[in-house]
Amino acid sequence: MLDKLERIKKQAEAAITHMQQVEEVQDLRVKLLGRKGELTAILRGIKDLSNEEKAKVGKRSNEVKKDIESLLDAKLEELKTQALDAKLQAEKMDVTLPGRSLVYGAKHPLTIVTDDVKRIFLGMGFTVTEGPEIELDYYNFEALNLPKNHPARDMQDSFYINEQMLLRTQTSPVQVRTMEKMTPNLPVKIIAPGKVYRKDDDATHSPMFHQIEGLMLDEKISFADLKGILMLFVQKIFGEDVKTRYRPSYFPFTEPSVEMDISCVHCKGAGCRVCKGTGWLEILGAGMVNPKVLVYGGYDPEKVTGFAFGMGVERVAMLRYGINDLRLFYDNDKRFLQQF
Ligand code: 2U9
Repeated sequence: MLDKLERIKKQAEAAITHMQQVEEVQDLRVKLLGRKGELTAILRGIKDLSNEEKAKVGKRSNEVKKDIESLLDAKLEELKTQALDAKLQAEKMDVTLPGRSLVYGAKHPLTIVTDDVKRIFLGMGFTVTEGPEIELDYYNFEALNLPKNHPARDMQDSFYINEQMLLRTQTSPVQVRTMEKMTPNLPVKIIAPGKVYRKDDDATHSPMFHQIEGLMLDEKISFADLKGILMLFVQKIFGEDVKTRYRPSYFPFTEPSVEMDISCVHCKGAGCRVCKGTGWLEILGAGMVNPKVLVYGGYDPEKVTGFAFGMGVERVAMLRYGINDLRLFYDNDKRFLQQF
């Protein structure tokens, strides 16, 4: 038994010295000290020996076991260190290199314009309201004085989901819903920004675009209030020196209705490519809320008057930044977006 122990020890020492791989160390540990290992077998056999031999073999086998274990541990440590050194050498890491800088995101131009418009109207006491993009035909058309058979309701222009539901073509339904909730409280001073959908697709029309509409209701609101608020708005967003003019127009939800132009922000009214030589840019539509729409919203048109307006965010952004193709807003081309 003792001879066998010495032989195992010698062989193990020789084997460990030549080991190159972590796996070899682990395999030998199992071969000698595992459940079916050679040393384990000897330790198990001790109980069958005579008392005298028991003491000798027991002592020696524990010594051998300890020696082999510490040799295996030392080898394992050595090989692991070697492997790490080799890995670091292979990676050729230069810890003196500067770190990679972060790429920051930025606001999309349509978000910049929307945020500016919101901030200006919030400053004038308006509240920002939102509503569903999938709307009932009732809120999108009927309550805005666009009765059945009105040409604007044409299936060819709107994305209908079923008989009663469609993707909203304007953000006005948000304002009708707000009127319903607020009636008979006054004043109503809200703006409704958001996505709208129409079957259009070219350089100046997209099937999805963004609108901001506004509504102000109270007793004795007049066209002068409309002019005052909208004048302040365009001066804040385009500059103090911007001039305005109104042209008569028609919308079913307002009466009378107007289109508002501003003096061209690029040539200051002299005439250029952006304003097509006229010196003026069409910026928004507006008007006094049609009494029929007030009734749909739950207000008494004998007591309450108000004005409303609407603008396309893409159009405002195109005029502000001199962009000539609407599709640039949706391409997500970093070369375009980085300029804002
Ligand atoms: C209610 C009553 C009236 C909103 C208005 C316009 C005029 C208008 C267009 C501008 C360009 C839409 O994006 S665009 O194509 N809008 O000209 N919108 S008045 O009138 C309302 C809204 C809600 C309850």
